Amino acid sequence: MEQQAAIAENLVEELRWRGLINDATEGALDVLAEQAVTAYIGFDPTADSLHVGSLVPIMTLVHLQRHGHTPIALVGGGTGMIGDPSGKSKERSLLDEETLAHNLRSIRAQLERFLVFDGVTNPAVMLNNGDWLGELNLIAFLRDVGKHFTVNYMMAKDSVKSRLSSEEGISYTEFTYMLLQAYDFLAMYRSHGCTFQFGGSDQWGNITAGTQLIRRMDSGEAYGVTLPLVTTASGVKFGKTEAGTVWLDAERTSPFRFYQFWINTADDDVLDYLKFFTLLNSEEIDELAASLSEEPWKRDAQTRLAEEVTRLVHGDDALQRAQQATEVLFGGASFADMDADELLDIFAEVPSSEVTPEQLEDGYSIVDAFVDADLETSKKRTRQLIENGGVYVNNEPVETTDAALHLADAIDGRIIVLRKGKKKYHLIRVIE
Ligand code: 485
Repeated sequence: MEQQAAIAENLVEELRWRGLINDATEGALDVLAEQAVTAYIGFDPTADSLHVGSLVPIMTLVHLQRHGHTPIALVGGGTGMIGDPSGKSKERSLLDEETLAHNLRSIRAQLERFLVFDGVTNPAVMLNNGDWLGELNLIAFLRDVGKHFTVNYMMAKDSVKSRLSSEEGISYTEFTYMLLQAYDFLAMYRSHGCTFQFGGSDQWGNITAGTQLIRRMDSGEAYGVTLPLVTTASGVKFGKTEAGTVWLDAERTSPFRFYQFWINTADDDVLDYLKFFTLLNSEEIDELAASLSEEPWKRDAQTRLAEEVTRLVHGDDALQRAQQATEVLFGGASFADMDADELLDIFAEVPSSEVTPEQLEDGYSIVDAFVDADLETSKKRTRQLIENGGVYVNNEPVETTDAALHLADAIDGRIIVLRKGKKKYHLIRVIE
């Protein structure tokens, strides 16, 4: 990750200013402000991609590293086989080994892109708890680890308590989860001198189980910090659109959709999100705040947010394509080097209809096409519109009223895009 100028004096100041601290165990923030530590965050491979909600913990690892601490990204090859009950009202269904292995590989690859693993004094570390949890011997675990936790203590944790009072109940499997996460913290305390664990606010119980185990077994001091839950001013769940979850995987959520998700951030949320999800400093964000209050229609803050996060997650080239795609959709830009798949993605939400190649063979009159597509109510009105320069095929103006669509107009032989005026679109799919 590129180092940017003018970062806050120390990590605690930076995290505080960004609103990234929800809670911390006693003494945690003093230690963090004063010494270089090793800190970890765990990610379970419950899906084969992380999503925008995972960006808060990811950025926390990034901030840790930028401030000279050593970040450990832990993937849960072991815990993923059990399933964390934290924040879940229902028992999880177990994932099979093949799915887990696939998810683990994908998530690992995603996390790797955000951290620096060599060429610095504090390289990041990637670990998989399957490596040690898989080796555990049940009898030894129950004697050495289990003895340090009363069932009373475990039942008092929110993750368990909430399930005890519900009909769903909790399996012995999930009940044990916190001990595995506690053991991870101990294992990395011993192997890597790891004294900090960060996580979302749902992880408080698991994190403090770890600090307790380290105290009991090694008389060691370890700390936990939780991160806030990202909310939206309107109350809708953060990270979802009508099309579903916004994933970090470009195959699941295209960089264009990803970019649009951030562009659509509400004015009330955008300054918080700039702090959470970008590395922009306070002066840069202050400038965007000024623009937001003086010229909100320009959407400078949203544009900058979308640029920064898309670049961070998908890289420069993908950002450029997303910006080009945005110009095609909202600026009427030329399709020039867009292929059919990209165009289908850009125009996924516009009304569409289908034609066969045969229908295009002798030419499909544009006037007819406009009426068929409900873009105009009559042929006459369409002709007038053509004369006024308001009819476009593939974002190119149609010059004559007797023009027709041919197979050659179909991008990659698959789609033709009609446009009325500035931005009313209709998609024609050519189907065999
Ligand atoms: O030693 C550990 C082993 C596994 C985990 C943490 C430490 C994963 C953790 N139990 C978990 O379930 N985390 C969630 C996940 O993986 O999806 C989310 C949390 C969220 C945030 C994020 O992981 O719900 O609050 O911590 C990183």
